[in-house]
Amino acid sequence: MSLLPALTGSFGDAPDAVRIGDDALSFEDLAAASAGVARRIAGARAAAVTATSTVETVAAVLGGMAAGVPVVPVPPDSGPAERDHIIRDSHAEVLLDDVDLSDKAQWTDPAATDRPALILYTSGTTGRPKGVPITGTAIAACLDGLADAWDWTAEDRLVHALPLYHVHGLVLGVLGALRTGSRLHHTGRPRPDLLAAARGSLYFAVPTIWHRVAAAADAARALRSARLLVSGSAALPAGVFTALKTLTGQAPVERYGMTETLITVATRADGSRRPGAVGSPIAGVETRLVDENGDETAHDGATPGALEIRGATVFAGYLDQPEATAKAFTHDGWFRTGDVATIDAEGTHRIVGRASTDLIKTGGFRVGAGEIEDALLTHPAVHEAAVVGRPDDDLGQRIVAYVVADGTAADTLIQHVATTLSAHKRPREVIFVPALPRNALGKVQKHRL
Ligand code: MCA
Ligand code: AMP
Repeated sequence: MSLLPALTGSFGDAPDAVRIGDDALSFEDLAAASAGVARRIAGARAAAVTATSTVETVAAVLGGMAAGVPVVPVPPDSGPAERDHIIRDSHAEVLLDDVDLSDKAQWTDPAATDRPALILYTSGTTGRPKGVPITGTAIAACLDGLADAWDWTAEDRLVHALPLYHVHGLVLGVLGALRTGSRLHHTGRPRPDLLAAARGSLYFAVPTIWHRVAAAADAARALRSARLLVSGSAALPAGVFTALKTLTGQAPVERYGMTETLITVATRADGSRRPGAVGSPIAGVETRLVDENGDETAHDGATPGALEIRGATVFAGYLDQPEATAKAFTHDGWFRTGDVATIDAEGTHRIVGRASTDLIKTGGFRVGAGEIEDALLTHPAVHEAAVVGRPDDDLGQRIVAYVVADGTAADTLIQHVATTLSAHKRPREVIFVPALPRNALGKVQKHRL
């Protein structure tokens, strides 16, 4: 089957079938402009795209998919360290940041294959972000599983404002519309009033955006006409769940996933919606919980275990990183998510924690503590740094850096990280300390900070 049937006219068309900010295109025009990009980059090993929230970015991504060239979305605010790493590590041979939509060609429909369609970069606890190749087959399996879970069809009008360089905004938020045929309206900024005015039937957002919607009561009330409100990328706080239910007249559904596995677990549109519950595996995905010995734990809704995933949506391994890949999978082929979960007798999953405190989720972005510590240490005044995530009502976690330094100010170091890496990786707070607490082996004891 075709990967993106909306682009070949399978679901009809409209002049504003795909709207991003102030720009709108029909499926037909988007396909023709994307084919123009495909012609331009054909034969490249990989193509990097400066992934602003624009129709140009969408055309660049689709152009890569049509040309069979893996697309590497680069966060538009990446500083030099992050940008150079992504471009070099992915072997990108072209950088697309000036797509001309009037350069059109004949669209050829890409099939879902096992070759990488996208290479997304994601943080680990240490080192620099790793490339995650995502195949067309995995994308199709994920989107079909979600369409089934949410009754997601061409009748829907999808509204969101997520960045176009991660799974949530790009795979679900763009490719999902093009696979189901639903109309897409990306509001550019995630402002509650803009989201409400877009009058969608289906909304995707991270908990930070839902928190801001719930705080804007008029905007939230305007979502009463929507069919389904979906939250993901981080845990939705119970207070936000309840506020949304009261204001919008409907409880949101939560789903769970990772860059490496795409979305694997979701609450069904006709399933029961409870705060903290992320639902059950989508079609084609299996989950299990294991204890420290690797033995499966009980599905009693109370016993936590390390969550492992297997199935059609799971990636084959990190780009050029055999050691990291070997560590990420069990000997019998299950992906170790690093998340701790419970599963009840009905199969409902809850994410109850993470195995490592060095992976921080802030505003729905995954950030490795080690990456920020390394960036801080490139500042000449910094001698030592330790980064942690602290609970935050809006961001879920906020990045806090403990630093041993002389002759610098907190704002300087915050700006240093924001410009070497990207803005959402900047510490929100820097605390200067005379020394970091260390154990006898010299390892930093973050729990004592
Ligand atoms: C602020 N800014 C700065 C600085 N301070 N720029 C440079 N230096 C500084 N010191 C800029 C920012 O770039 C931004 O600019 C603006 O000020 C505000 O920044 P900030 O406060 O950080 O964020 P925000 O605008 O309040 O955004 C909150 C947000 C955002 C909208 C929730 O965090 C977001 O979009 N999160 C979504 C993350 C996501 O998509 N995750 C999915 C991962 P400007 O105004 O120009 O932008 S995929 C995933 O997790 C899996 C698969 C899953 O399950 O989905
Ligand atoms: P990323 O690779 O950026 O896609 O981040 C994946 C991580 O986000 C997962 O390992 C979880 O820790 C977290 N996550 C995603 N969705 C949820 C959710 N609904 N509830 C709790 N955590 C989530």
